[in-house]
Amino acid sequence: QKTAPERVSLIGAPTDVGAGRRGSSMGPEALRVAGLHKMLRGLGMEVVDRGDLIGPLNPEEKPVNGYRNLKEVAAWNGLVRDAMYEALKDGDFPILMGGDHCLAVGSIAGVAKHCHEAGKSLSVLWLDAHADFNTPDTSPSGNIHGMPIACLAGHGPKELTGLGHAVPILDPTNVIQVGIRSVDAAEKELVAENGLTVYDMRQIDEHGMRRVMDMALAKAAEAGGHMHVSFDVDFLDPSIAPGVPTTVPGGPNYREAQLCMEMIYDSGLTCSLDIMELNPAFDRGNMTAELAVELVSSLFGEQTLARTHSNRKYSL
Ligand code: 5AB
Ligand code: MN
Ligand code: MN
Ligand code: MN
Repeated sequence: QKTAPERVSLIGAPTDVGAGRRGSSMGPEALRVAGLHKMLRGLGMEVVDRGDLIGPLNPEEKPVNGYRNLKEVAAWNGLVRDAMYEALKDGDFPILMGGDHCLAVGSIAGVAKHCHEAGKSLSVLWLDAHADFNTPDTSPSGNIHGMPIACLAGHGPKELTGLGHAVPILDPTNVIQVGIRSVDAAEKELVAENGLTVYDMRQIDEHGMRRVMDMALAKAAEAGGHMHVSFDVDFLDPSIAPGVPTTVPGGPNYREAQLCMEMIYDSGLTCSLDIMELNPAFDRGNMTAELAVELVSSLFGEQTLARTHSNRKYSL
């Protein structure tokens, strides 16, 4: 039975350079105010808050060659990559507190470098309303937070695809997406061509969260080694999580999201986490940050009753 990690490192990346609407730069502090570190300590983990990275301000440019704020996005991603890599090297479980989702390029580049050196394979569980596989040709917005997986898979500007130890940084067939319900027309083709495993909302409707997560985690277990979870808070239904810039109706409800997180814990596969796109400018009070903290507590083993987990082996 998997226990929670001994030591967690919190890394704040207060920026919204990859988004079209401002405010995810306030995400890390909102998570602290909601008690992320206290929650983790309460579960018995040592918590080191490494503070906030300091990168360039948001210049609020118009897209150039299909990318908005590319220089600043690249600078932030370099910082995030190094911070994630350092935390893993120190033996910690890193949690990246975003920040918009463009930062997943750096986060996963840092994790991939660690895995490469440790000889471990890497899978990514991507919880999101969006597939985040746009390129400048397919993006309707030029916002790089809609492009991180494409960049990781080698489709994007060299400033981002080259952030890792190799190109591509990540094999897209090791990406498993859950909760997807908004994919741009041309983006759909890229997702199919690149062989991502996608569980969209229809599959959650038809099979239920339980079966979908069983399949998703079995796929991650097959890849073996290190599973990174990238949690875009807009994964959640906007009725419970209004504090994001790009809400899409019809997402997982409270119970479905809890079960998703509990099953991630049961799998024992997770070694690093991003909490992304939280945007206090759109929140009511701090309710979305508080919900994120509560859900992350389930991902680290908090449960209603002491129970011996079903001990799924995910080896189908
Ligand atoms: B998020 C959209 N596909 O590319 C685009 O929140 C939205 O990180 C991207 O998932 C949303 O602009 C990016 C329309
Ligand atoms: Mn999203
Ligand atoms: Mn996203
Ligand atoms: Mn978003």
